[in-house]
Amino acid sequence: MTFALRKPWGWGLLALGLCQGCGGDEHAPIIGDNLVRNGSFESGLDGWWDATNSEGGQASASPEAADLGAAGLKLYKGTGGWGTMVGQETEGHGAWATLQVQARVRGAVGGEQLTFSFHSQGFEVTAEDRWRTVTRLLLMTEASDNPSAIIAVTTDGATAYVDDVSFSPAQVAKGEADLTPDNQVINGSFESGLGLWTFWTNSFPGGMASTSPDAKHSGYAGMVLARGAEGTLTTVKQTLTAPVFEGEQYRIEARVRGANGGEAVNLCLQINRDPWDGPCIHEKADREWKHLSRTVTIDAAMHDERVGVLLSLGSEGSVQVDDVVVLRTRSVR
Ligand SMILES: [Ca+2]
Repeated sequence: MTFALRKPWGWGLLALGLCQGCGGDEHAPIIGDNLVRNGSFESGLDGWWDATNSEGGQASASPEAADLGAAGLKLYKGTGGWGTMVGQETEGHGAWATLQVQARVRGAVGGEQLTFSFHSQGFEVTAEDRWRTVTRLLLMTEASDNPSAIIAVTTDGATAYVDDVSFSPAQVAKGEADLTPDNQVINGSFESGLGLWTFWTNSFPGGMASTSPDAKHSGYAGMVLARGAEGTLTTVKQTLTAPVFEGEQYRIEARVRGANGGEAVNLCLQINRDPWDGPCIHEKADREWKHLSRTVTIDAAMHDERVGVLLSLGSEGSVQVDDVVVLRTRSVR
């Protein structure tokens, strides 16, 4: 990986010390220096800009928002508009850099929606009425010289508290999917969390996706996909960068393991629009790792379409997924 940085990120020595050819790359993310200044808000909002487009919205540093120390960030969103936010510009990063976002978060009553974002990548968090630690990995799809770290509350009339914020570069392991030449799936081994994967479910409560070391087949982490008793599907999907053409062949692969066995897993190449059709592997998971693999041919209906690789769970329960691979095994152009 090459980083085009204005300044070193502080883990150069660690990066140099990473094993090369030492057989296996299963280390936990190595977290570098915090890119934001005054992430504990002990110096008020020094270093942060603030903005709101809601009536009465306000960002402030306040003792009531402190989890540790004398102050924390208090974000109040008034009525209307998108939200109330603070942000700060940080030093740059290269393409495909992984970033760890960590913060302590609490809502005044619970249920408040917050977003954390960094150079167009981000995630949402629902606050509880007690302090919780939020830790996520983001995967940067492009380099930036002056990215912004932004924290926002987006629930009308809501107050949320944030303390001890860090946005830090993370050196992550490489799993089998990352080491498979010409794999069209990025972060297919889930080493950068759910970075680049889009989550969707109609199963509430219980539909969720996350990553965990317990779910790894290779590398350090894998994905946990769960569906509740209600609804039909929980899915994660990633759009491939290149469209597909009639007559091309692709091999789609994933490693899957069920919590109980018998869970209904689907691995598909799917057109990126209605009717969302495409070839799939439909398989029942075992308690042991199963290697799903199928070579599919692109038909006329999918010709010159953008497609996504989709993993879905169609029954109640939970499965672990790792090492998603899509390889073009026959070209027609
Ligand atoms: Ca993995």
